[in-house]
Amino acid sequence: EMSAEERAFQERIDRGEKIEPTDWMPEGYRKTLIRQIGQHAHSEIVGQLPEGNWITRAPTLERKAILLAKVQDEAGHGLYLYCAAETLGVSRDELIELLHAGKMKYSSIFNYPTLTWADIGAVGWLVDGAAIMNQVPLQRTSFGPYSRAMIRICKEESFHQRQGYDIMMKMAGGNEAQRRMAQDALDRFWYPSLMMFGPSDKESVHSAQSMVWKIKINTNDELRQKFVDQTVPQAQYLGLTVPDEHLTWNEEKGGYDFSEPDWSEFFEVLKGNGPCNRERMAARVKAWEDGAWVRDALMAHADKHEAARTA
Ligand code: FAQ
Repeated sequence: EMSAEERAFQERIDRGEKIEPTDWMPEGYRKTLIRQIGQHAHSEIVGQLPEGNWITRAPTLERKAILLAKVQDEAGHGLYLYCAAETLGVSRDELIELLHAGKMKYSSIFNYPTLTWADIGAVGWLVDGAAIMNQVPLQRTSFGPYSRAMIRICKEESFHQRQGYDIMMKMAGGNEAQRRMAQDALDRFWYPSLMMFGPSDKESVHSAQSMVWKIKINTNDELRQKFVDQTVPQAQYLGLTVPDEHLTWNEEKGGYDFSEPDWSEFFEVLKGNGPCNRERMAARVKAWEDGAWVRDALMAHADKHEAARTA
């Protein structure tokens, strides 16, 4: 049964109003947003690792500068998102502590390794492509700070997707070895990219309530379908083969029929058993610990200035 407050809140959502941090909100709404925005922020930060791996080995100075800028953008996205989560009454330190304790998730995709330069192309093309497909509708999400963060993030994300596709065009149009690397990257990143949208609608525990609250605008399966429909022609243009023998155009639904990813693999990755989970968490924890002196110094500096100001 809804209380009068909850009913009034739902009516605001239904009218398309944005909810702001100081407005009344149900505890479940606040918790769901902290979980989703926090997980999203962690993904941006952990997501720097697979690409950071190639900054020192990018094939040209120009590619290196572009990749460096992209990875730096991801750090910025993480920071906007932590700020949006902080407006809900949780601190960035708390969120990071929960991540490091294994009590908060980040996107499954970042537990896969980037083995070749073509993988950097595939990450930009497919992973950023999937991210945009998910984030464009989130620009209309009901929580104001999240929605505004998404608007800015999406602008940068489209540049990321294009730089990835540009790498793929070079590789796919290159010599035989390069073409094989491009195909191999597509083969390895296809299903993990489909998993980014989350479990199938019947397994998605949060979707129904999140859609009533307009935290989510589409279901996981809707966005996965849109992603496949958008990406298959892009693969064809590259002359590459999507690794799915059941992929067929379905005239009636106006979209492709495709094979589901291996969901048992997805749930294993979520449990911490993906190819790189341990390595990713170890890298984050080490970076956090190595940076402790910087945080301490900044706090000491701020305290000193505060003392001087109030003296
Ligand atoms: N990985 O009930 P649902 C990027 C969890 S893009 C890990 O369907 P929900 C850009 C889910 O948390 C990537 N866990 O959940 C970039 C829940 O577990 P919980 C980040 C997943 O929330 C590119 C359980 O499964 N984007 O970083 C995943 O309604 C390149 C049940 O699932 C976002 O986070 C997964 N893939 O829907 C950066 C977008 N899927 O929490 C660097 C915002 C599901 O109860 C380089 N998030 N789970 O323990 C969302 O739209 C939603 O949270 C979904 C999941 C759609 C991801």
